[in-house]
Formats: sequence, structure tokens, C-alpha cells
Amino acid sequence: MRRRDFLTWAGLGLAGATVTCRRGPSRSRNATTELSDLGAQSSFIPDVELALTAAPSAAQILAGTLTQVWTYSGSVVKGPPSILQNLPGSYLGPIIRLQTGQKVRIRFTNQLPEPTIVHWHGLHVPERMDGHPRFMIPQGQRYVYEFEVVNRAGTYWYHPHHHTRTGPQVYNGLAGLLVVSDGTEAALGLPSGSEEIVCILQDRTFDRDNQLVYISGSPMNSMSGFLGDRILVNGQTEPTLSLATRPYRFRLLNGSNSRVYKLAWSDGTSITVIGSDGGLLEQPLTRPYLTLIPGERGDMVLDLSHHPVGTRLQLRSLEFSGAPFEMGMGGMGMRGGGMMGRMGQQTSTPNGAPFSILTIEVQRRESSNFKLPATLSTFDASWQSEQVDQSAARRLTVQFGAMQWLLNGRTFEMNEVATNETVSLDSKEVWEFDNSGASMMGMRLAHPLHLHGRQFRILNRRVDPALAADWESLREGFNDAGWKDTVLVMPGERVQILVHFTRYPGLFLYHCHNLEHEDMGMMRNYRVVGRAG
Ligand SMILES: [Cu+2]
Repeated sequence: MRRRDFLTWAGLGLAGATVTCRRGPSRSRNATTELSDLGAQSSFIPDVELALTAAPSAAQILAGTLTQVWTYSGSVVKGPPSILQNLPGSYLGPIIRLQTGQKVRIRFTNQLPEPTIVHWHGLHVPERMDGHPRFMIPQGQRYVYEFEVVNRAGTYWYHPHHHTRTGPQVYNGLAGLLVVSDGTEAALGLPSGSEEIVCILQDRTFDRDNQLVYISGSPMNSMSGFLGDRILVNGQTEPTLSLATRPYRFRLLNGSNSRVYKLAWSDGTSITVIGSDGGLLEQPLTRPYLTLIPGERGDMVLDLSHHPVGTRLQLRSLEFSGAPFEMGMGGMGMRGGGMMGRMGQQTSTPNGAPFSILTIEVQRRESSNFKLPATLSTFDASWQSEQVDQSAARRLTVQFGAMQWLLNGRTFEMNEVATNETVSLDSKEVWEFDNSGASMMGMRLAHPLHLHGRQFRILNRRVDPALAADWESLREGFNDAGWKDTVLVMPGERVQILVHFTRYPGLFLYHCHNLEHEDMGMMRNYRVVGRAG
């Protein structure tokens, strides 16, 4: 590990004990079947090449017994070692650091006891490289990913996309950050190295032997999604960061299965948001709090220049209305659990409960000349809402029916595409996610919807006034201004997004990123028809 990386993690390292991360027995490369070298194109000459493996492992998360987890581990085959950055003491996969324009090959090996496939969340890649579950690879076999990084600088991530098992695979530890850099962003001189802090937020429940507990029993237990009792940052509980009197950049990922965070600083300092799913905003925005939904990223700056040495502050999740997230509460119109109670595992920390995430101690004086630029990036004017015919929106319903969560009135079928899920290559479209219709038994929840393969812009949100109170308790933190791949659609809400289906034809997914909803089939294909140029 380079010293710079260690410094970044010094604070977190103090909170967790010494790190033990035992890897499972690794099989030699020759022993694996090259099942999916189908993906490899002989003409593809990579700038960087990585080997990535998913395998059972054990990690020191709590004091005492190690926790059995599943982890991604990687090595650099071609390119500088700095492409991969391990998170010390974490079950999470290495941070993959790429540059816009790089050609990347990733040889992925599945050493899990079940099939899996990797999705590069937020990246614009060809259909075969996107981790669609129709490409799931069996135990012991390999898949070769080859793609060019065409995304702008931003915080993306990678995780499994097994149909019906994404929730438990991510929960067991399979997730990692993928950071893309480019020259435009680098020219801004944003805080980097030890001044760039990565926070992957997840919640977990442990049994008395320190082992992970997931949802079991009736499918009804998954209706609201999984919520854990403990909040983990980069795989560690209650971390403390020792920082200096200078500005820091925080790259945040909500890697939780179904938890929503309402992030705020405990001393009342506003949140300075500089980026979202698809990289930097046009200008920094000041918010009282930042709403972060499953799968979503937030990028913010915290300037500690005027905080005296000795200051302690927390990153917290504030209280908000949990009703839109709990079947049996808002969904049934019965606050406080009602007669049905929570349809899911019992948790001490429901969605909307306040809690502390991490503590910052300002430990030393340092000066910095960094001034946050007033302009961070420029956006093409043709993406502004006044340039778009919103009445021509493609309407896709979000609802509950036949005891399952439905998208576009349907459940997931591996290769199925409905007529209204077919779009033309290079077309620019408005999609409307409509969560305002009547649902069976009045069941309506908030859903974090994710579109594969493309970044989009959010044009507008319209909410049923009768349901506006719950919406208001999160609205000021919606990070809607920049490029997005994940958007929260609240009960009674219709959200319009603008998407440009460029470059890659083929079959891609859109789905709910509440991973339990996704596993239950709240996922659909869309097909981009046309010939790549
Ligand atoms: Cu959902």
C-alpha cells in the first residue's frame, strides 16, 4: 500500500482493530474454464488489464470471531499498480481507478459456490459487458470484460447482477467502487490523495457469533427490503477519521440493499454537493442535507479550515418519514406498523430512524490554498428541459400487483422486451416513471429506479398533494441536478427523465435498486434497436 493511501485510511484504521482478511483457497488460473472468452475480441488491445475474483473469505468486522463474507479481490496484469486500491480492513472490493478513454480488460473469475456476473454500475458499455443476468457464469468459470471508458470523471461502482440473488450476493460483501478521472476534472485541483475520502455506506445485522444475518422465510419478509441494525462505512462499524484544518472531498456510495440515508453534518454545517451519479455538477450546491438512495452516489466537499483543532463532528442520517419505505405502514395507510406490522425482518433501525455514521476529529492544523471553483463543469444546453417535448414521454408504471412489485405492469423475464420497451439507437427520449396509479390494496412504496448503460437527466417531479408530506421530508436533499443513473420515485410521484440512447445497441436493464425488489422481479429489459456506427 502506498503511504498516501494509508493516510487516507488512517482514521478508519484506528476504529477497526488490526485487519485480517483471509482469502479462500485460490484455484490456479489454468484450472478455470474459459467459458466466456466469447466476450474477448481479438482486435481489442487494452491499455489496462485486471484480474478480478469473487470468492468466500473472512473479515474482522467486529471484535472476536471473524465474519464469513464474499469478497472481490484483484490484481493488475497490465498498467500501473495504482489502478487498484485495496480498502484496508474491509470486505469490500478494491477501488478500481480508471481514466476516460482507457481501454480496459477485466478477466473475472467466479470462485463463489453459485453463479454470478459483474455489473459496472453507471458505465456506458456494450450489452455483453454490462453484466446482464443472461450472461451469468457458473462456479469456477471466467468472463472476460473488454470496454473503453467513455464516461466522464465520476464515482461509479461494481456489484453482482445475478437474477434472484443480487441482494444476498451484495449483502455478503460483493461490491466495490470504480472511480473514473479525466483531464477536465483534474484541472480543477479538487482535494485528492489523503484529502479524498471514500465512504461506502451499508447496513448489516450480525448474530451472536458475528455472522451476517439476511432475510429468510416467507417472501413477504422481502416486501420492504432488507434493513440491518448496524451501519458500516467501508465495511467498518463506527469509524473515526482524524483530519486536518483543510478541505476534503467525500465520495459517497449508498451500497445498502434498501436503506435510504438523509446525510447531514452534526454541527449544522451545510452540505456542499459537487457531484452525483455521473460526475461533477455545473456548480456546487449548498443543501441542508443530502438524500442518498440505494445505488446512488454523492460527491461533496467539507471545508474544515475554520474548525478549531479538537472539533468533533459526525456525519449523521437525520430522521425522516419511514412510511414510504415500509409495507404495512405508508403502503397500507397505517402509520406505526398498523395491523400488519412490518413486512420484513425486524430491525432496530428502520428507514427514517436517525443515527450516526462516522465521526470526524479535527486533529491538526494544516493550511490549504484550495478554493472551490464556482463552475465545476459544463452541460450541453440541448439537455435542458425547455428543449424537450415532455408530452411525448414514454410512461412506465411502478406498482404492486399480483403480490409482487411490477415495472411497466410486468415482472422480469430474462429475454422479454415489451413493445413500449424498444427504443431506437441515437434517439433522445423522455421516460416517465409513474408511481401515482392505483395499486392493489393501496400498496405503494418508494422505489430507487436504475437505468443500465446510460446516464440521464432528471427533468421534473410531480407528486400527489395528498402524499406530499412524506415527500417533503426528503425533497431538499434530492441530488437531481447532474448526470444520473438512479432516481428515487416516491409514492404518488411521477418523475420524468431525459435519456439519449447513444453508441451501443442491444438488450439492457432498468430496475428497482432496492435489491430485494429487484430479486423479486422488479426489473425489465429495454432494447436499443439500430446499427452501431
Ligand atoms: Cu422497489
